Amino acid sequence: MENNYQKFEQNIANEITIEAKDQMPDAYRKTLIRQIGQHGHSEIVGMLPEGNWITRAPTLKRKAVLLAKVQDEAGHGLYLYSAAETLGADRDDMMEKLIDGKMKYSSIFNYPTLTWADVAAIGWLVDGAAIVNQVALCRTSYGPYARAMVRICKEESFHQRQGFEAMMALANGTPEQKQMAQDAVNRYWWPALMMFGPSDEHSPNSAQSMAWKIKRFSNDELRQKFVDNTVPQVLQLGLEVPDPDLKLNEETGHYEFGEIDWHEFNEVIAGRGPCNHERIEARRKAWENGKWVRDAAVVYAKKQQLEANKVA
Ligand code: FAQ
Repeated sequence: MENNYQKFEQNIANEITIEAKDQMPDAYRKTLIRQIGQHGHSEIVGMLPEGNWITRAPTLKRKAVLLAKVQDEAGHGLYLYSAAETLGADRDDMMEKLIDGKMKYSSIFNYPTLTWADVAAIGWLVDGAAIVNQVALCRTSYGPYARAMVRICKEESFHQRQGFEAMMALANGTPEQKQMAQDAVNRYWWPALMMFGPSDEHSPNSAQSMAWKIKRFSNDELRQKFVDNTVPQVLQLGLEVPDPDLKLNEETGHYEFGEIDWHEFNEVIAGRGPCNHERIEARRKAWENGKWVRDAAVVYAKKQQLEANKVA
């Protein structure tokens, strides 16, 4: 067994992806199932805040685009659940753990979408933050996860641009629309920064995940990249970043920003955010209502298998 792990270590060192059938340490497998499973849950729960606006989108075009975006997120969830299954995870078990609060999903989806501008802000800021994190994951050491990320990133960058365009329409609209855009930035800016996780010194999983090359950059490095990318976009929209401490450091070329409210972050990931209860209840209901479909699919698959055996 030791030799097999030596091969694993060599592959990691030589930038050769680990594949489903390769030997891997149990802790590596568990870390991946945790991260990929939570990532999949984020995509699925992430459909809820935007889905809330499909019937209320301001135009038919906006409705069609939003519908397609929300469907894309469902697809991302399914690729990720499939990637977790290659590691031996069971999809039903992951779903039940989500509903029972034993598996997490991204903190960002526990905030409400109060206005149409919040939907634009999610497309622009939340998908924007997701891309920064996920571009790095295209080079993650586990092959099926890395490959799923390539396609997901292409779709997320389209989402980010449509969010920016929707935001631009509001920012260039009436004074009321511009104010609605600013309110959405005020409410979503800090939660978007929290998506990158705790600061490096308070991130228990980072050191090992970086050593295994699951994570290529630390939480703080990615957060900084997002701030540097996004502040110029806020300014281009004629809006303000809700951070009095934000300033460009001329020497480093990076934006320095204020302290994140870690108490709020910890409350949200502990299940005490504004919409945690509502999100989990929506997933529970969908899971229970979908039981007959899952049962029918199993019966159908068994029948197909019997027929295939008869032919063989
Ligand atoms: N929310 O030691 P670390 C999207 C947890 S996709 C909730 O730093 P790690 C697309 C963490 O799990 C968004 N929990 O952990 C979309 C751990 O708890 P555990 C999702 C968080 O794993 C757009 C504990 O805190 N993206 O949005 C959060 O090394 C629009 C300690 O943290 C991904 O999941 C958080 N923000 O680093 C969909 C990307 N941060 O498990 C619809 C993949 C940390 O020990 C609409 N994931 N925690 O109990 C990752 O890159 C990593 O898992 C991090 C966290 C960076 C999120």
